[in-house]
Amino acid sequence: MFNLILFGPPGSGKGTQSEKLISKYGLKHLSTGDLLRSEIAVQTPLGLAVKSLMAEGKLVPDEIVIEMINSALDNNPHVNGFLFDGFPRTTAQAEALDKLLSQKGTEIALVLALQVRQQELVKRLLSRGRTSERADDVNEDIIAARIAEYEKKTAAVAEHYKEFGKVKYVQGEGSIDDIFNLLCEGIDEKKPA
Ligand code: B4P
Repeated sequence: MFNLILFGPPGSGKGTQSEKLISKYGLKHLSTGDLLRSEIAVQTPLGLAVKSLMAEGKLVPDEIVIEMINSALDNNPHVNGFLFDGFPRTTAQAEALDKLLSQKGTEIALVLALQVRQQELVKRLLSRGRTSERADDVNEDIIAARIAEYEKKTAAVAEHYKEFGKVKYVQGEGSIDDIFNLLCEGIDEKKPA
């Protein structure tokens, strides 16, 4: 199995690039943001519990996302590997993920970390907010709150994987295709043929 984390601040292109990467490498895409938004869309108790937190730009509690990932891993036993998008977002989530994967006899092979300047993140998210239904993209205060959560709680996840020599930084500004090619180069260096 080849397991990859696509890492970066909100608006860095994780969702955008994940779509292209799963199609090229045949990985199973696990986006905690998408999983949470589906729970909200069908108004499950979990969805109702996390809706306001997400709308305010705050992270949802670790236990909730770890349990969602645990179920997703169990429900997909025969895949080539997973692409984790937007997860892990705290050191506790990273440690839980490492443990879950090790119980299945596998591990994270690579963390691709997209680097984008804050002013570009804000511009992209406000632009998506003009056309999407996402409550967390509509105003600059909420976007600032998401970026602050990233700096406070999520940036440390890269440090966690750096200790194991698994992080590769990738320039996340430029055309979507050029960034995709850089990500593919990073994967091809690590992935067994
Ligand atoms: P996510 O769904 O993960 O959303 P995101 O960080 O905003 O990034 P996303 O992947 O959607 O955007 P992308 O960069 O592709 O999380 C949303 C919320 O869910 C979190 O705030 C939190 O509340 C909760 N959550 C999710 N996972 C959690 C976890 N593990 N723990 C706790 N809480 C969790 O794209 C953004 C825009 O940029 C798009 O419009 C795109 O078209 C554009 N874009 C992309 N690449 C571009 C490029 N190269 N040039 C120009 N524009 C580009």
